[in-house]
Amino acid sequence: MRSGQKSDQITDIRAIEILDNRGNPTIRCYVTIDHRFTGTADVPSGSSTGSFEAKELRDGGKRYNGMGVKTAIGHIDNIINPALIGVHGANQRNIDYLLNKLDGTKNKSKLGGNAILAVSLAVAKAAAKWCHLPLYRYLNTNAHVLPVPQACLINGGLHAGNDLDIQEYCVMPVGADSFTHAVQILSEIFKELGRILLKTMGKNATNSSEDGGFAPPLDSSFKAMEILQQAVKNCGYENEVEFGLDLAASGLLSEDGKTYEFEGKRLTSREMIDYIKGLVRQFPKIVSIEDPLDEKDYKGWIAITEELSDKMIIGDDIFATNIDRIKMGVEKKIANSILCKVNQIGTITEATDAAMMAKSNSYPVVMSVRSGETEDCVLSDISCALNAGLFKTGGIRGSDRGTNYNRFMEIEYELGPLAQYAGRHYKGTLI
Ligand code: 2PG
Ligand code: MG
Repeated sequence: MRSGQKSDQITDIRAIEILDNRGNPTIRCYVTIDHRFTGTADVPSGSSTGSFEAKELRDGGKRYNGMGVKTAIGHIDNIINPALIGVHGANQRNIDYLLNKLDGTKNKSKLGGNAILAVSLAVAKAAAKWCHLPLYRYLNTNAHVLPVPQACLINGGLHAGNDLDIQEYCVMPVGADSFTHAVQILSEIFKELGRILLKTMGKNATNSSEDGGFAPPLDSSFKAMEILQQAVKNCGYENEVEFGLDLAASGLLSEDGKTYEFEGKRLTSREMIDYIKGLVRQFPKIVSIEDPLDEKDYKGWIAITEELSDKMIIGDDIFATNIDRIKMGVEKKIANSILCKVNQIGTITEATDAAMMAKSNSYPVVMSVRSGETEDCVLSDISCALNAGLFKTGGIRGSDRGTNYNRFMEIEYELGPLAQYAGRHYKGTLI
């Protein structure tokens, strides 16, 4: 305990039901330390969720179409609250250990991954306040890296009401001087993209996706990449920008569990790999490919990791921010980078351990939001605490996306000369 300060004991835990950007209920949790220092945190939620993720507890029934989170909140009030009141809050590993012990299941299905994460995040925020530190600094005294934003400017798949099968087409301003400059570049490209879509396809093409990217009425990934590349060129940023894709391919698997339904065809795993290779041949600035294949298609993953070894092959659903799954991936040579989503695993400590396991095996870490977010910017602080080189987020619109961009700019300002924008070194696992 710091001298002159009172105890860091948790004195109150409460939670309420709020709405995320999709209008679905989620949990907002308030944790108070020493009666005065309150941390507030909201829980994100995915739509293209993998089967290895922590269980998100939903009420079912008629209310909110079954999406309510009152049961999970009941677990916070009746199980977590009595167990954590009086416990020291400024020991995140112990808090997360106790939360896991209270739950007792492998995938947090008893209390709900959403209930557990709500408390894990809110305790960290309260403890940071108790220490009079910003959250990123409380979590890591060496936090200094501002990530390259991997911004989804065009969407398809489950995130958009169009016929594009690839879920995310992202722009990465690796040549920016700073995070703040990267945001400016992204904003200019985003506006230019909107103008191109309006001019070539009419105003319906400028509709928004769940991630704040555009959801144009296209059905070819080659066409989507062409338009995105054009927008970058028109803005004069060809040398500053690289591209990333998220195929979210578990969602493309057909009912037979073996083939993929892709752009009007039924493709084998091999054909999917060849298609992706053709796409990156045509657009060599695509440097990162997330979830190119289903989360259980290990053979395909091993092949694509080897055949496209000069690209980042990012494991999202297949790893689910789970340290054991990452170990398995390293052993089998599946993927060469990880996506890190705290709600996939359910506590800050486990997400940190997963990221460290990845980094120590030279797998770069891409921190990521979910498609369902609120105005909470906690993920920016966690990203800086992990010194992650990349941060995947959505388009440049909506406060649910803007909040993380804004928080990173604020952190960059706070860090001043200590801030290091990952830039072209985004893969560096030692930064
Ligand atoms: C993904 C994420 C975030 P969702 O697949 O990487 O973009 O989507 O949150 O819907 O799982
Ligand atoms: Mg993904």
